[in-house]
Amino acid sequence: AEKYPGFNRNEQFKKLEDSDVDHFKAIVGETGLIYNNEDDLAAFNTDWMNKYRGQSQLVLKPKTTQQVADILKYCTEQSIAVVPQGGNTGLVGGSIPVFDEVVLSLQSMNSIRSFDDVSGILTADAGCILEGLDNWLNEKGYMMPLDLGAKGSCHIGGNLATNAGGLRLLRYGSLHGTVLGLEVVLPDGSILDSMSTLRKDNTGYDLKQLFIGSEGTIGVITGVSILTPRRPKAVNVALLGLNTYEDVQKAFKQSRSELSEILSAFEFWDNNALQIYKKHSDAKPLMENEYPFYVLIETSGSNKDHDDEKLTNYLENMMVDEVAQDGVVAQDETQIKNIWGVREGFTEALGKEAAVYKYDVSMPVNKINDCLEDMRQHLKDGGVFGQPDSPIIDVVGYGHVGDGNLHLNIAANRVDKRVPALIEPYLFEWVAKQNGSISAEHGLGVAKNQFLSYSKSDGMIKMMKTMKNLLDPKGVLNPYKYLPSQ
Ligand code: FAD
Ligand code: S2G
Ligand code: ZN
Repeated sequence: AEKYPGFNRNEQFKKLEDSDVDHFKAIVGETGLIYNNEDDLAAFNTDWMNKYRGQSQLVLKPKTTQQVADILKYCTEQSIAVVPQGGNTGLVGGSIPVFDEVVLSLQSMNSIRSFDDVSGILTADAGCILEGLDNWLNEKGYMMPLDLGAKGSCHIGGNLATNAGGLRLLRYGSLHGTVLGLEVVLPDGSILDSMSTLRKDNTGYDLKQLFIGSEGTIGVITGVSILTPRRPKAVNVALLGLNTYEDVQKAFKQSRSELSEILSAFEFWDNNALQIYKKHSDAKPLMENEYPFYVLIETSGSNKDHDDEKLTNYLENMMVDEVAQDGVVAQDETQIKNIWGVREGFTEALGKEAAVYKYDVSMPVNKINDCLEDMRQHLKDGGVFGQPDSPIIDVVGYGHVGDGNLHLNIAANRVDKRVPALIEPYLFEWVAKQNGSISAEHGLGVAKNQFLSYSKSDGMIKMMKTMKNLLDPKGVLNPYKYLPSQ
């Protein structure tokens, strides 16, 4: 893992002293912290991709909101830098220290607080694991309104802090819509209790929205109130093989009109992504032949016969109109898992290559494949792709095409300094020209913050800095990240 390039430690931040550790111990207790134990600290100092490495000497694991408040109050008073950490599955280096910041882990705040099974409103601690909440709700006939490949580790608090999108946004919308309230501890230790369970409340500024997607830079989210949908009785998953990206767009457009309200996910990947997946997986092929593009379509409804009829008609039309060259409909839970397993398996497969350069961009749907093709050509022109000794293995595309969200990943057989220099800022300029976003759902962290101006105006960045300075005047919360330094 590389150290953080181009950062200098802000010497206004206090280096930990034993008296500080004693103070924290008095707040969280002996078992509530990890101090000076390299082995136990390692997991908190390394990100999921093993790309970045921090040097924190202290991890705090508060159990209550008040403990979080006491910690932050002290950190601000003492100018001790602190990084909030959830499941540590973030992909932009936002969840681990850049230097020796204290890690404030929410893992010990993982209780469900209440559930109203008439309205489906759940209140829970921020440290609850997403999959754990979904399983708990499943018993009650409900589900979480978001799903992502990291569900087994990510926290709902981290999901909120990154405004995670994921596989179901197309159907259930973003967290900005499903979240009814938040409990947030501010850097000065005050607790903002906005844990409303009301669907309608137009009384004053909607403050919770500020913290959704703030990546731990203006407050630590300790609780959430969220609207959860009924778990559908009937779920279908189909896979299409297609020849062109134009056909992918036709399939998407047609799915919106023919499947309409039962459409719950529309994901795509190209054959380049499939080849990397096949290289690192022993899963059996899902189709007899291979195609340049694939689309995963999921429907979720309350009446299986109705949904089956709609999906069958849609698939027949896709074949008759030659939009799709082949199609399979999962016949049982295992086949559903197999199809989703491919889509959710790309991240892990790519992580097994010697190096991977990950980009999460959004743009008009009709530009997604142009972006991939243009990047392939650009890297060939740059002399790093397309030759037997090239470092680049391939440029692969997959993602939430229904949200205009492309995960463009460049797999390499070795680290080669020429590659990032060719990609950045070239890709960000390309995306900006399409009025797209340089980070659709993964956030900014340390990986994208210096490029924020490709997606936000100087005026907006200035306003963000004003808010950051208002709420965290000493800048102790998740420093070096999110906003551009210069
Ligand atoms: P962490 O990684 O611990 O932290 C993320 C950021 O939030 C950091 O800046 C951290 O400081 C801050 N933070 C964490 N908890 C809190 C809190 N309680 N209060 C304030 N700040 C906090 N992301 C998507 O959007 N869509 C996807 O489809 C998706 N798929 C993924 C698949 C895989 C296999 C992996 C590894 C990651 C994927 N991600 C995806 C990225 C990541 O899972 C999300 O960003 C997720 O929301 C991070 O949650 P976390 O609890 O792991 O947060
Ligand atoms: C996805 C996961 C991270 C990546 O699979 O939807 O958000 O880019 C991504 O591999
Ligand atoms: Zn994604």
